[in-house]
Amino acid sequence: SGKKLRVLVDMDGVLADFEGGFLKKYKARYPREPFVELEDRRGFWVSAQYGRLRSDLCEKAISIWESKDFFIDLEPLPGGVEAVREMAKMENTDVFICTSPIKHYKHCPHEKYAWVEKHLGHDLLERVILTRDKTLISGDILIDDKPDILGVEPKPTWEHILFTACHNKHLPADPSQRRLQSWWDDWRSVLDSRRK
Ligand code: BVP
Repeated sequence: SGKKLRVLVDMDGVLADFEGGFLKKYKARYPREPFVELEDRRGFWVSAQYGRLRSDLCEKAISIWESKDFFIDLEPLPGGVEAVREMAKMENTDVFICTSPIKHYKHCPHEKYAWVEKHLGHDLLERVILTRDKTLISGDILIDDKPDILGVEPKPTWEHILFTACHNKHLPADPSQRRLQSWWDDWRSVLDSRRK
């Protein structure tokens, strides 16, 4: 009983397969260039790791997600769409999709809305939050694969639940940061633990 639980769910790396979609399109566009296997990904920023591989590969990586149809073509990650749909049906829960668009705004914001409509349905468009600063958004839980979520608000209201991704799975265990290993992990218990 009590107030509704407000859950913020990130998109890239949590609902949509940004890493897989990136690698597939990078290999197709630059078949002769070196690439990073998903198993070898380290650090949130794909562009930074490609830049370390060879400095000109940073901008080649960026060219992939700045292209038309990159974001709309991302495949759903296993179980994510079903989990959000289930949260949306819970009467004690308000779920929002909270995602940071890239600054190259020609395609990304449009395609993020189109992705939500395509995979989650028209009703969930009501629940899309595009922001470059997630610390400003109030909520009880933020499920996100980015290890460090910083912004102008030093004390965000949400507890960040780190969603496991190829780039963060090798990070040393941090007892202060709870994780969801995948959508087959027990997300219902994580939500229940924050209910008042
Ligand atoms: O829209 C994604 C892609 C972009 O940052 C956004 C992350 O959004 P959240 O998952 O935090 O909501 N992005 C950009 C770069 C490099 C830019 Br230069 C990158 O390496 N990885 C990445 O995800």
